[in-house]
Amino acid sequence: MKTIPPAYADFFQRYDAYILASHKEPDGDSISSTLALGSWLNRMGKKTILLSAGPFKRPEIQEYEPLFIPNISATAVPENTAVVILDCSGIERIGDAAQGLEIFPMAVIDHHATNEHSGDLAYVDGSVPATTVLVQNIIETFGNSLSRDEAEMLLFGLCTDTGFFRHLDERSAETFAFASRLIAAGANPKSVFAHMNGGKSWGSRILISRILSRMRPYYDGKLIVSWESKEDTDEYGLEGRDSDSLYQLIQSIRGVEAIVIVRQETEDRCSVGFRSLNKIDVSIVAASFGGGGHRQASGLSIEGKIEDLIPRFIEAFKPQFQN
Ligand SMILES: [Mn+2]
Repeated sequence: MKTIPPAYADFFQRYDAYILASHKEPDGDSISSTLALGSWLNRMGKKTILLSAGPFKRPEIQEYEPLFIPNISATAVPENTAVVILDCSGIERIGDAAQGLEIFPMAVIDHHATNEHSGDLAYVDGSVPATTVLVQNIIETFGNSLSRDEAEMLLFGLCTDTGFFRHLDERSAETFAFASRLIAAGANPKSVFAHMNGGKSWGSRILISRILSRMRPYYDGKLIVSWESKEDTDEYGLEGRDSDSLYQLIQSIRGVEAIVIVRQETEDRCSVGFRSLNKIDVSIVAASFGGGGHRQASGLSIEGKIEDLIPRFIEAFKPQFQN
């Protein structure tokens, strides 16, 4: 794991207030990294302003929405303020929350391998599974001990991005050491699991069954492709989506190495999720269409219709399945 940039020691002391923001369409990692970092800064006597463009469509993060404002236009920002962008490449990924932020000194904390942000205040490490690990490292290095609430938030984010540790392999001892310290600080894995996995709607289960029924295998069943229509989304809503459960079910099929789910978001635009179990690097495929992410989980927003896009994605996997 990379060391914290030396400039951070000064950065977290020098300002009176910090604006914390993460990517639009927040998830457990982006929200919990932001909340834990904010809580630590508050303990250090700093003011914080938490921004998120939303939408808070995942059920497990909905309760945190009231803690965030959409942008700084309606709030008084103190004189001596800096910005921290978490869990994404920079200001361009935070949607409408970016408005007015370009004038502030800015640090970036992220674990996406495709993040090319550089400079004194870029703490970017693609080798850790969640941004929470980097935030934990900052708090433990510069701060006091973790509060119980911070520890539980950080565990929640770590578990979100690792699928409750399912996506980790034998190189993960350091991650488990970080997790161990969270438990020692009072985080409860059982309640984090219930928080992450309970509370699903009836419709979300029906929608999963519909997407499963449309699966098609390619490359001898190593690649599975399915889709969600705009009508599905109209019927069940964005909050009906539960990608994690969907991928988990598809990954359990014998022989599967990669998964593509295409969703028609508007008449002429799709979002695409790519997952890999092991050898296949889906970030290469996503990047070839302008997307980004990790080797095992990547995403993309692209113009087009489901039926035209699917053959192009299948083709893009060819070099990896022929090796
Ligand atoms: Mn993340």
